[in-house]
Amino acid sequence: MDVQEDCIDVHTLTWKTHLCIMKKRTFIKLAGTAGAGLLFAPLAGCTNEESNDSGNTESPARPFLFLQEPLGYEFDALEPAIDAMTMEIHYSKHHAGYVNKLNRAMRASGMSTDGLTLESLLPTIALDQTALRQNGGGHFNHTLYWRTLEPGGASEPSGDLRDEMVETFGSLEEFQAAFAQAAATRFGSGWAWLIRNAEGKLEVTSTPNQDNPLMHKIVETPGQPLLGVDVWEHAYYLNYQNRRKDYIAAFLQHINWDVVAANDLA
Ligand code: MN3
Repeated sequence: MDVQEDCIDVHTLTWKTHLCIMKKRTFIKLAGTAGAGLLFAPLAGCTNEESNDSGNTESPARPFLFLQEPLGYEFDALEPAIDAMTMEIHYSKHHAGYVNKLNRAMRASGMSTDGLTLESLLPTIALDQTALRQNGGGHFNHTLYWRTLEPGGASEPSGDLRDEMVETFGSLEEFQAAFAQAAATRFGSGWAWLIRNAEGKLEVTSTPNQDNPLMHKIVETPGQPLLGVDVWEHAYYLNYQNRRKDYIAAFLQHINWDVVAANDLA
């Protein structure tokens, strides 16, 4: 199989295509090419394969499972803002763990996965659906985080998004201050967000744990997430220890605003 023919650039994808459905063998092959700057998932025409995140070869696999897309850059690409070991553990252990547990939760739920995407799943999750809530959120949140980080530094928002940010927050600097404040003051573990809220306005919010603004039945301020920063200690503690504010400032210097703008259209 020619991997190149089945790949498209990750940054061209919308959340509609976020549920990565592909053969497990293909995924492993793709994951191995992540450092070369490729790619992502062939979404149509995939058939069942031997996917089994539990490693138990005896349990039958569902035809479709959520998969973790390749990172798209090297673990050390964000040095010194985010160190390579943090990136590797965060992507390979923490995020991968959410994906595996989400797949287990999906199997346990008996829900149909036919046509399901994370975007369509998250708004349906109720307060008491703990496994789906934690791991569906964990998968979505981290995928957004990897996609919007920009090795080599920040590009500024441009066009309509820039104009609207200035109109909403007063200036780009005031947006950064509001976002950093939300991230710094999120008690314990969680995320700070730039969202488009239910009224269609830009807004800075934060959520605890792995909750996501698409979880309409759960979060205080639902909306479409455009940008999110992970303020769990696992995202920064090796390099920054208790200096969460320094990590947030570094994060804000490594944003791909074209991806943020594309998230707005998803
Ligand atoms: Mn994390």
